[in-house]
Amino acid sequence: MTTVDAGTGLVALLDDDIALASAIAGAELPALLPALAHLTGDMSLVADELRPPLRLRPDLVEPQGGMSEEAQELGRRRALAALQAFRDRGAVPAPDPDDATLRRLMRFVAGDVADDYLPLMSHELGLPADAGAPDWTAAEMAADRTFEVVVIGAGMSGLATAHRLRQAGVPVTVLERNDDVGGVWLENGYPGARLDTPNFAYSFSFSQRPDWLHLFSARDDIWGYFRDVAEKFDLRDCVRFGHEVVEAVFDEDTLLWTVRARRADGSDAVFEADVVVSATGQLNKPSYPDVPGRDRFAGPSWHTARWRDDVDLTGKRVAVIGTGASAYQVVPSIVDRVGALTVFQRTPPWMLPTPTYHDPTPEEQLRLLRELPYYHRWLRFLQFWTSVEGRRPFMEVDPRWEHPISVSPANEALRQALVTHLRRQFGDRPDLLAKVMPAYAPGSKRMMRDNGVWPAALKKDHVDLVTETITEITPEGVRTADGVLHEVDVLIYATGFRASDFLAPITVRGRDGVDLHEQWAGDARAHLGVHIPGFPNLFCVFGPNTGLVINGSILLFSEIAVEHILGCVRLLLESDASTVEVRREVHDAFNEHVDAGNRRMAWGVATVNSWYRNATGRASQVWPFTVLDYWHMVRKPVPADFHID
Ligand code: N01
Repeated sequence: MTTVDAGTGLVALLDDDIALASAIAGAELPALLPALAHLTGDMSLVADELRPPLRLRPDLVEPQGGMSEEAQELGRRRALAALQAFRDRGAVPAPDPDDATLRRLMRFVAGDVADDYLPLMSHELGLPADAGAPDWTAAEMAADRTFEVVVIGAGMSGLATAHRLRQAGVPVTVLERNDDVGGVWLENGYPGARLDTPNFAYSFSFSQRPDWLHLFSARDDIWGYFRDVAEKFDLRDCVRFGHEVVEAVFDEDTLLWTVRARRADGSDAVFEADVVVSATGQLNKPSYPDVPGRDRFAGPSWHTARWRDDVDLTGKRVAVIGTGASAYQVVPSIVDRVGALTVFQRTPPWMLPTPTYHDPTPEEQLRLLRELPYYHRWLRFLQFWTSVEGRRPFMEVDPRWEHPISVSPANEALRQALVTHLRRQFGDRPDLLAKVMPAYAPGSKRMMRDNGVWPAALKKDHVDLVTETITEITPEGVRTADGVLHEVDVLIYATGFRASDFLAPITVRGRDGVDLHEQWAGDARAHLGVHIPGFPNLFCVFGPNTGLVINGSILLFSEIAVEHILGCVRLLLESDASTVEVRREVHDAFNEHVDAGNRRMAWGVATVNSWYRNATGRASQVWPFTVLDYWHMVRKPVPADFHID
């Protein structure tokens, strides 16, 4: 039988016909209907005539998955009747759905997808069980063996790694330079910081939260989620906070890694480990513009990821350099506080219309999400599914398509839609419209969520959008190529991150004392984003070429990489081997494959600046294939790809 607790909250909701009808009226039917079928066993709720078409559009899916008005009406009537009947039967949940029923429910949302997708889909649904959990323990594999793992970083990837290792009973120590968990969500405390992917899908499959307060959560809420995950799974006691890893060295005699961490007081702590997992993230090493005079600015200046709350911006003349995702959130949040704001733009981003970007989850929806079993899971599943391959098809290069800006007919259609949006937003300001219109294919760099606050901020009288190249920072402000000195009191760098500097500034030495950064020479590569030849038992989560920029969820990618790493640990334990190391030819072939894949995507052929590519021009951060490809290629290690000794 199901373990659903038809508790008092649900009973109270079912007894309140008005609240129930109002909750159903505002519910997302493509999620509510399978949730109710799941709860009540009434499969008429997922009949064909109610199936949402979920047509993909440039701005993603239509409201209610594109269901017609009639289908929505019918769906709401059936939902209400099913809930009332459920109540009248004593609110006894249906037995757990069997595999065939679960597939039918998933296909109600996902349509006639290939069977291949189904395991990935159940993994994300988290039902009937936590599919990513290891089905083995270290004690079963090698009871007498001591085996230690050191994880670098307690951000979302580090937490997922620690949780899965703990589930397998593998001793783990997480070394974290900050004083708390959360990684980028801890560090990016700038005003306005929030998600730009829908939140239900931006959560772990193994720790689903029913009541996100916003569709796109604000930073405190998402950071709070990761702190809750750490509490819920008792992970804090394996984290050493205030330990910044400075060096990791592989010893070929002991076949162990020695990891050196620096504490805040300058002293070092040394750890020995069989395996080191780098969960150091990509977008967390601030990048500052390479312009002369940065250290000469007389006033306070800082990077968005190092926000200073001690400086009151009220009435100040403030400069923001950059117009990426961070600037898009900071500028509208501070604009009404400052005396004057100068925004320096080098490359305008495309803006994706997202009118609900800041909207809170309505109260009656929160009640439904909290009280109605399975609804939040199916809403998460809906968000996952609509973004799983998401806008990716719009970014694929069509080699027959000849156009100075777009890369395919679909990409051109997207561009036209985005141009129309920009014209709508800036039509009353032709001077600004000319400045903010991108001249590169959508998808070549990150797109911004727009609900109107960015255009509104730029149009304010005390705001100036400067597109001249910055030539110098002076004590008084910022000088541009036209010779103008823009005098300001405060300078904010919204200039992004050194995304391609994986594992920097940690010194990492593998076999024969080879230095990882010398081997990479600024062009980081790894097999599946995880393994580097010559560096046995060093595994990366969210490593090279695993960044998702247009589809999917980076949390899912982290989970998959972690499951792969658990698979490698199992290989070591069950075969009583000491090291697993990728074969060089496997690594090289994978990288050729990935490079070829990236050359078929808008960002791979683009010449515009973006953090997707490294100094050599190679897209070393980005995954070019589908989420399903990643699932198939990464989730389970293929022993033949490795030297296991
Ligand atoms: O950084 P960016 P970000 N002179 O690299 C400009 C994630 N994120 O911190 O475009 C003038 O995108 C640079 O110009 P250009 C998300 O994945 C997520 O904003 O390179 N300008 C650009 O405008 C995002 O993509 C959220 O020509 C200079 C800006 O600085 C990623 O982090 C929120 C310059 C840097 O933009 C990075 O975003 C925030 C110079 N010398 C971030 N040098 C969410 O919502 C650089 N620039 C989840």
